[in-house]
Amino acid sequence: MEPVIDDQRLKPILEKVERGERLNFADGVTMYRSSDILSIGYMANLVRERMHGDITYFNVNRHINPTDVCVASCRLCAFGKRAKDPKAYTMSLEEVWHKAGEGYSEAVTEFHIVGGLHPELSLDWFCQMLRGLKERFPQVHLKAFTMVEVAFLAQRAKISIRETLRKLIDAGVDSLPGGGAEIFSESVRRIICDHKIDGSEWLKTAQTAHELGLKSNCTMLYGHIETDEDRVDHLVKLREVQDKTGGFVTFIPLAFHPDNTALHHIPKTTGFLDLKSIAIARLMLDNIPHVKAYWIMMTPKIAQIALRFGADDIDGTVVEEKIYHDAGATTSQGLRRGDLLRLIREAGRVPMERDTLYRPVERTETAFTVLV
Ligand code: V47
Repeated sequence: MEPVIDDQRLKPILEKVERGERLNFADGVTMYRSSDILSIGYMANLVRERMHGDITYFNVNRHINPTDVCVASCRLCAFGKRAKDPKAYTMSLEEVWHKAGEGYSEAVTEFHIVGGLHPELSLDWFCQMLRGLKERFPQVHLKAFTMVEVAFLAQRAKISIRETLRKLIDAGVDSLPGGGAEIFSESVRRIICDHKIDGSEWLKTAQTAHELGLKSNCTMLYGHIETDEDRVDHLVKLREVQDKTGGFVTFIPLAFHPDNTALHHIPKTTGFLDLKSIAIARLMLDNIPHVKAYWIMMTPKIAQIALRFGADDIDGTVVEEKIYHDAGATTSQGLRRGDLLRLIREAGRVPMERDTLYRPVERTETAFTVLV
């Protein structure tokens, strides 16, 4: 049955999607300018079901943020603090290792580790941290350090990014998370995160990681001062790197949370933009296998609906989240495995627990096995 398309500008895009043809920059902008969210969602769902059927992935993970001390002072961020700020914290190695084992009742398969750009913590300190985690939790995948942190550690150690990544891999890094990409437009970056590496350095660091055999995720921060063109340009740039490396596993659109940031005057994103961002990402990023509806950022309610708008992943149990909660997120800090199963099943999808690299996980009460 032919879908009813309200916005006739979407007709040629639908024809391309039905033929499995790549969408171009103008198609992306047309979709962002359209209010016909049901047609955009229909197309994204078509692609999502072509790629994954009803399967919806989740994982049992724990976030660890070893420090919030950060030299960058990005306007978009409520998490980073100056070293002398009385509210700033930096964990000792023992505290990181203790935190890793704390607060969950089910065996986690992934530690997601990111933090501020600390002026004094060295690459060696982080390598020691990784080695200690691997020693204590050998079965847990370490998804650690954004491209921004990798580039900062390289600069501090006065060695290349490639060499830094080699050392991190040797110490136990298994993959990299997708944060810090923000939006690649330089004029926007200058306002929201002017002390961070620029967009081309982020992409180059990702490419180097992929060349060394590491998989990574990628993100886009939207809902601040970027234009529709900036958003589509960001997606196209990720797609170009992916054509070369195939190293991106999952794309996660991240809605800007303004509270407690220097950009607190910007209104929060709407459910409409959140769903459109998931759907347009699914449609534009034809070479990235997974699109994640990060429930912490979208709320479990919108993330659940996103499972019918292009997303095939709802992220994980998380346990303790700081970056979004410092910026005013009202979601809980963690969900239990059973909560994720319910959200997915009620959306009419089939839940599949995965490890970080999307291998199925089977578990008993206290242990898990990754099926390879
Ligand atoms: O790097 C910071 C963004 C990212 C704010 O790879 C903000 O699986 C909104 O990258 N409002 C961290 N966003 C989160 C992240 C992530 C989350 C879940 C899964 C994965 C993955 C990655 O959040 C930061 C930055 O881009 N961010 N401050 C803010 N006020």
